[in-house]
Amino acid sequence: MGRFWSLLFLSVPVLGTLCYLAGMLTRSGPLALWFPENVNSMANEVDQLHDLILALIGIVFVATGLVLFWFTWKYDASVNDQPVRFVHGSHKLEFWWTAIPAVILIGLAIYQLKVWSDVKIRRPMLAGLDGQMDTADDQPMPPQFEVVARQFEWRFRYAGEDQLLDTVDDILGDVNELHVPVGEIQVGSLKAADVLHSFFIPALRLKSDIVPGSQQIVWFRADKPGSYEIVCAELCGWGHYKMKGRLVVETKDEYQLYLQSLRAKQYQRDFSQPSVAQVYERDSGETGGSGPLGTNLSLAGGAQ
Ligand SMILES: [Cu+2]
Repeated sequence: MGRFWSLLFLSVPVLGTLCYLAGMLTRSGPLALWFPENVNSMANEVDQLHDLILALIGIVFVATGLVLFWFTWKYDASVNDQPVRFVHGSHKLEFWWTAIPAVILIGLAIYQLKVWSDVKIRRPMLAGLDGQMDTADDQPMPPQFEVVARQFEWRFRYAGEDQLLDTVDDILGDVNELHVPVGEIQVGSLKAADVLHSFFIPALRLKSDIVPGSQQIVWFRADKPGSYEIVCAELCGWGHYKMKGRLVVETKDEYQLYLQSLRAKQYQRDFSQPSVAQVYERDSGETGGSGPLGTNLSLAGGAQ
Protein backbone atom coordinates (compact mmCIF):
# COMPACT_ATOMS: atom_id res chain seq x y z
CA MET A 1 0.00 0.00 0.00
CA GLY A 2 2.91 2.33 0.77
CA ARG A 3 4.01 2.15 -2.85
CA PHE A 4 0.56 3.33 -3.89
CA TRP A 5 0.94 6.53 -1.90
CA SER A 6 4.38 7.29 -3.22
CA LEU A 7 3.14 6.80 -6.79
CA LEU A 8 0.14 8.98 -6.05
CA PHE A 9 2.49 11.74 -4.88
CA LEU A 10 4.55 11.22 -8.05
CA SER A 11 1.44 11.75 -10.18
CA VAL A 12 1.15 15.35 -8.92
CA PRO A 13 4.29 16.76 -10.59
CA VAL A 14 3.77 14.50 -13.61
CA LEU A 15 0.17 15.67 -14.18
CA GLY A 16 1.18 19.26 -13.48
CA THR A 17 3.90 19.08 -16.13
CA LEU A 18 1.53 17.41 -18.61
CA CYS A 19 -1.06 20.18 -18.06
CA TYR A 20 1.62 22.77 -18.70
CA LEU A 21 2.72 21.02 -21.91
CA ALA A 22 -0.92 20.69 -23.07
CA GLY A 23 -1.34 24.43 -22.51
CA MET A 24 1.84 25.29 -24.40
CA LEU A 25 1.02 23.00 -27.34
CA THR A 26 -2.44 24.54 -27.77
CA ARG A 27 -1.61 28.20 -27.52
CA SER A 28 -4.07 29.04 -30.26
CA GLY A 29 -6.96 27.41 -32.06
CA PRO A 30 -10.31 26.18 -30.83
CA LEU A 31 -8.78 23.98 -28.11
CA ALA A 32 -6.65 26.78 -26.70
CA LEU A 33 -5.99 26.19 -23.02
CA TRP A 34 -3.45 28.94 -22.60
CA PHE A 35 -3.89 32.71 -22.49
CA PRO A 36 -5.32 34.22 -25.65
CA GLU A 37 -2.86 36.17 -27.75
CA ASN A 38 -1.93 39.48 -26.13
CA VAL A 39 -3.16 42.34 -28.34
CA ASN A 40 -2.34 45.16 -25.90
CA SER A 41 1.08 46.53 -26.72
CA MET A 42 1.12 48.44 -23.41
CA ALA A 43 1.08 45.18 -21.43
CA ASN A 44 3.80 43.05 -23.02
CA GLU A 45 5.71 43.03 -19.76
CA VAL A 46 2.76 41.40 -18.01
CA ASP A 47 3.36 38.20 -19.98
CA GLN A 48 7.09 38.29 -19.28
CA LEU A 49 6.41 38.67 -15.57
CA HIS A 50 3.83 35.89 -15.69
CA ASP A 51 6.24 33.53 -17.49
CA LEU A 52 9.04 34.28 -15.02
CA ILE A 53 6.84 33.66 -11.98
CA LEU A 54 5.39 30.53 -13.58
CA ALA A 55 8.90 29.19 -14.24
CA LEU A 56 9.95 29.80 -10.62
CA ILE A 57 6.79 28.23 -9.24
CA GLY A 58 7.06 25.34 -11.71
CA ILE A 59 10.61 24.46 -10.66
CA VAL A 60 9.70 24.49 -6.95
CA PHE A 61 6.47 22.58 -7.60
CA VAL A 62 8.13 19.77 -9.57
CA ALA A 63 11.14 19.58 -7.24
CA THR A 64 9.08 19.31 -4.03
CA GLY A 65 6.76 16.77 -5.72
CA LEU A 66 9.73 14.60 -6.69
CA VAL A 67 11.33 14.87 -3.23
CA LEU A 68 8.05 13.88 -1.61
CA PHE A 69 7.78 10.90 -3.94
CA TRP A 70 11.36 9.82 -3.34
CA PHE A 71 11.08 9.90 0.46
CA THR A 72 7.77 8.03 0.59
CA TRP A 73 9.19 5.45 -1.83
CA LYS A 74 12.56 4.97 -0.13
CA TYR A 75 11.36 4.96 3.47
CA ASP A 76 8.18 2.99 2.90
CA ALA A 77 7.47 0.92 6.06
CA SER A 78 6.83 -2.26 4.07
CA VAL A 79 10.42 -2.39 2.77
CA ASN A 80 12.22 -0.94 5.81
CA ASP A 81 12.73 -3.01 8.91
CA GLN A 82 14.92 -0.37 10.62
CA PRO A 83 13.27 1.36 13.58
CA VAL A 84 12.25 4.99 13.04
CA ARG A 85 14.88 7.54 14.07
CA PHE A 86 13.57 10.99 14.95
CA VAL A 87 15.66 14.08 14.25
CA HIS A 88 15.10 17.52 15.72
CA GLY A 89 15.47 19.65 12.65
CA SER A 90 18.50 21.24 11.05
CA HIS A 91 19.23 24.89 11.57
CA LYS A 92 21.43 25.00 8.50
CA LEU A 93 18.69 23.59 6.28
CA GLU A 94 16.03 25.83 7.82
CA PHE A 95 18.20 28.89 7.28
CA TRP A 96 18.61 28.15 3.58
CA TRP A 97 15.04 27.21 2.88
CA THR A 98 13.98 30.49 4.44
CA ALA A 99 16.71 32.67 2.97
CA ILE A 100 16.42 31.47 -0.65
CA PRO A 101 12.64 32.01 -0.99
CA ALA A 102 12.99 35.37 0.80
CA VAL A 103 15.62 36.52 -1.70
CA ILE A 104 13.47 35.30 -4.62
CA LEU A 105 10.35 37.07 -3.31
CA ILE A 106 12.13 40.34 -2.61
CA GLY A 107 13.75 40.12 -6.05
CA LEU A 108 10.33 39.62 -7.64
CA ALA A 109 8.86 42.49 -5.63
CA ILE A 110 11.56 44.82 -6.97
CA TYR A 111 11.48 43.43 -10.51
CA GLN A 112 7.70 43.91 -10.86
CA LEU A 113 7.72 47.55 -9.69
CA LYS A 114 8.19 48.90 -13.21
CA VAL A 115 5.49 46.66 -14.71
CA TRP A 116 3.05 47.63 -11.98
CA SER A 117 3.72 51.32 -12.38
CA ASP A 118 3.39 51.12 -16.20
CA VAL A 119 0.13 49.22 -16.02
CA LYS A 120 -1.50 50.79 -12.97
CA ILE A 121 0.15 54.07 -12.00
CA ARG A 122 1.76 55.95 -14.89
CA ARG A 123 -1.35 57.04 -16.71
CA PRO A 124 -0.90 58.20 -20.33
CA MET A 125 -0.38 61.94 -20.55
CA LEU A 126 -1.24 64.65 -23.05
CA ALA A 127 0.76 67.77 -23.80
CA GLY A 128 -0.41 70.76 -21.78
CA LEU A 129 -0.71 74.40 -22.81
CA ASP A 130 2.86 74.56 -24.12
CA GLY A 131 2.02 71.83 -26.67
CA GLN A 132 5.06 69.79 -25.64
CA MET A 133 5.24 66.40 -23.98
CA ASP A 134 7.31 65.62 -20.90
CA THR A 135 7.00 69.10 -19.46
CA ALA A 136 5.58 70.21 -16.15
CA ASP A 137 2.14 71.13 -17.49
CA ASP A 138 1.36 67.73 -19.07
CA GLN A 139 -2.18 66.63 -18.33
CA PRO A 140 -3.40 63.12 -17.65
CA MET A 141 -5.30 61.83 -20.67
CA PRO A 142 -9.05 62.06 -19.94
CA PRO A 143 -11.09 58.83 -20.25
CA GLN A 144 -12.70 58.27 -23.66
CA PHE A 145 -15.17 55.77 -22.29
CA GLU A 146 -16.86 54.85 -19.06
CA VAL A 147 -17.75 51.39 -17.83
CA VAL A 148 -20.49 50.94 -15.27
CA ALA A 149 -20.64 47.44 -13.84
CA ARG A 150 -23.90 46.36 -12.31
CA GLN A 151 -25.56 43.09 -11.42
CA PHE A 152 -25.27 41.57 -14.03
CA GLU A 153 -24.13 43.51 -17.05
CA TRP A 154 -21.68 46.08 -18.37
CA ARG A 155 -22.91 49.50 -19.45
CA PHE A 156 -20.75 51.77 -21.59
CA ARG A 157 -20.69 55.46 -22.32
CA TYR A 158 -18.42 57.32 -24.70
CA ALA A 159 -17.12 60.87 -24.53
CA GLY A 160 -18.72 62.75 -27.39
CA GLU A 161 -17.06 65.21 -29.73
CA ASP A 162 -15.63 67.25 -26.88
CA GLN A 163 -13.65 64.15 -25.84
CA LEU A 164 -14.85 64.55 -22.27
CA LEU A 165 -17.14 62.36 -20.20
CA ASP A 166 -19.98 63.76 -18.09
CA THR A 167 -20.86 66.41 -20.63
CA VAL A 168 -24.07 66.81 -22.64
CA ASP A 169 -22.71 65.18 -25.79
CA ASP A 170 -21.86 61.86 -24.11
CA ILE A 171 -22.92 58.86 -26.16
CA LEU A 172 -24.68 55.94 -24.54
CA GLY A 173 -23.24 52.61 -25.65
CA ASP A 174 -24.79 49.21 -26.15
CA VAL A 175 -25.03 46.97 -23.12
CA ASN A 176 -22.17 44.46 -22.92
CA GLU A 177 -20.41 45.80 -26.01
CA LEU A 178 -17.43 48.13 -25.99
CA HIS A 179 -15.91 49.49 -29.20
CA VAL A 180 -12.44 50.99 -29.45
CA PRO A 181 -10.30 52.12 -32.37
CA VAL A 182 -7.28 49.98 -33.20
CA GLY A 183 -3.77 51.23 -32.41
CA GLU A 184 -4.83 54.17 -30.25
CA ILE A 185 -4.28 54.67 -26.56
CA GLN A 186 -7.60 54.32 -24.79
CA VAL A 187 -8.31 55.45 -21.24
CA GLY A 188 -11.36 54.10 -19.46
CA SER A 189 -13.11 55.07 -16.27
CA LEU A 190 -14.61 52.19 -14.29
CA LYS A 191 -17.45 52.45 -11.80
CA ALA A 192 -19.73 50.00 -10.04
CA ALA A 193 -23.41 50.65 -9.46
CA ASP A 194 -23.95 48.09 -6.73
CA VAL A 195 -21.31 45.62 -5.54
CA LEU A 196 -17.67 44.75 -6.22
CA HIS A 197 -16.98 43.65 -9.79
CA SER A 198 -13.76 43.10 -11.70
CA PHE A 199 -13.34 44.26 -15.28
CA PHE A 200 -11.23 41.66 -17.06
CA ILE A 201 -10.23 41.53 -20.72
CA PRO A 202 -7.84 38.56 -21.00
CA ALA A 203 -6.61 39.47 -24.50
CA LEU A 204 -5.51 42.89 -23.21
CA ARG A 205 -4.02 41.50 -19.98
CA LEU A 206 -6.20 44.12 -18.35
CA LYS A 207 -7.93 43.49 -15.08
CA SER A 208 -9.18 45.91 -12.50
CA ASP A 209 -11.44 45.50 -9.53
CA ILE A 210 -14.25 48.04 -9.44
CA VAL A 211 -15.21 49.27 -6.00
CA PRO A 212 -18.61 50.90 -5.52
CA GLY A 213 -18.20 54.58 -4.68
CA SER A 214 -14.79 54.96 -6.28
CA GLN A 215 -13.43 55.33 -9.78
CA GLN A 216 -10.74 53.20 -11.38
CA ILE A 217 -8.79 54.31 -14.41
CA VAL A 218 -7.42 51.80 -16.92
CA TRP A 219 -5.58 52.23 -20.22
CA PHE A 220 -4.46 50.10 -23.12
CA ARG A 221 -3.68 50.15 -26.82
CA ALA A 222 -5.29 47.31 -28.75
CA ASP A 223 -3.17 46.65 -31.84
CA LYS A 224 -5.18 43.97 -33.60
CA PRO A 225 -8.75 44.35 -34.89
CA GLY A 226 -11.12 41.69 -33.66
CA SER A 227 -13.65 40.76 -31.05
CA TYR A 228 -12.40 39.87 -27.58
CA GLU A 229 -14.03 38.63 -24.44
CA ILE A 230 -14.89 40.87 -21.46
CA VAL A 231 -15.64 39.01 -18.25
CA CYS A 232 -16.28 39.79 -14.62
CA ALA A 233 -13.53 38.31 -12.48
CA GLU A 234 -15.10 38.95 -9.10
CA LEU A 235 -17.92 36.76 -7.80
CA CYS A 236 -20.62 39.42 -7.64
CA GLY A 237 -23.85 37.47 -7.09
CA TRP A 238 -25.97 34.68 -8.51
CA GLY A 239 -25.72 36.01 -12.08
CA HIS A 240 -21.95 36.54 -12.03
CA TYR A 241 -21.55 34.02 -14.87
CA LYS A 242 -23.75 36.20 -17.09
CA MET A 243 -21.43 39.21 -16.95
CA LYS A 244 -19.88 38.57 -20.33
CA GLY A 245 -19.29 41.26 -22.88
CA ARG A 246 -17.39 41.84 -26.11
CA LEU A 247 -14.62 44.26 -26.84
CA VAL A 248 -14.70 45.18 -30.53
CA VAL A 249 -11.43 46.57 -31.83
CA GLU A 250 -11.98 48.18 -35.23
CA THR A 251 -10.54 50.75 -37.59
CA LYS A 252 -10.98 54.40 -36.78
CA ASP A 253 -13.59 54.79 -39.53
CA GLU A 254 -15.63 51.84 -38.30
CA TYR A 255 -15.38 53.17 -34.78
CA GLN A 256 -16.67 56.59 -35.84
CA LEU A 257 -19.55 54.97 -37.74
CA TYR A 258 -20.43 52.96 -34.65
CA LEU A 259 -20.48 56.10 -32.50
CA GLN A 260 -22.66 57.81 -35.11
CA SER A 261 -25.14 54.94 -35.08
CA LEU A 262 -25.27 55.11 -31.27
CA ARG A 263 -25.81 58.84 -31.39
CA ALA A 264 -28.61 58.38 -33.91
CA LYS A 265 -30.29 55.84 -31.65
CA GLN A 266 -29.94 58.17 -28.71
CA TYR A 267 -31.20 61.41 -30.20
CA GLN A 268 -33.43 60.52 -33.08
CA ARG A 269 -36.72 58.76 -33.24
CA ASP A 270 -38.63 57.87 -36.31
CA PHE A 271 -41.70 60.09 -35.76
CA SER A 272 -43.57 58.45 -38.63
CA GLN A 273 -43.97 55.45 -36.30
CA PRO A 274 -46.30 55.66 -33.26
CA SER A 275 -44.75 55.73 -29.83
CA VAL A 276 -45.30 52.94 -27.30
CA ALA A 277 -47.89 55.10 -25.49
CA GLN A 278 -49.75 55.80 -28.74
CA VAL A 279 -49.82 52.08 -29.61
CA TYR A 280 -51.25 51.33 -26.17
CA GLU A 281 -53.91 53.97 -26.51
CA ARG A 282 -54.84 52.79 -30.00
CA ASP A 283 -55.10 49.12 -28.98
CA SER A 284 -56.91 49.62 -25.70
CA GLY A 285 -59.19 52.38 -26.88
CA GLU A 286 -58.29 54.37 -23.79
CA THR A 287 -56.62 57.71 -23.52
CA GLY A 288 -54.41 59.37 -20.94
CA GLY A 289 -54.21 58.43 -17.29
CA SER A 290 -55.15 54.76 -17.54
CA GLY A 291 -52.03 52.81 -18.31
CA PRO A 292 -51.49 49.10 -17.59
CA LEU A 293 -51.47 49.97 -13.88
CA GLY A 294 -54.96 51.49 -14.05
CA THR A 295 -56.23 48.39 -15.86
CA ASN A 296 -54.84 46.14 -13.14
CA LEU A 297 -56.42 48.21 -10.42
CA SER A 298 -59.85 48.08 -12.00
CA LEU A 299 -59.51 44.30 -12.43
CA ALA A 300 -58.52 43.94 -8.79
CA GLY A 301 -61.48 46.09 -7.81
CA GLY A 302 -63.86 43.94 -9.85
CA ALA A 303 -62.71 40.75 -8.11
CA GLN A 304 -63.66 41.99 -4.70
CU1 LIG B 1 -19.68 41.21 -11.69
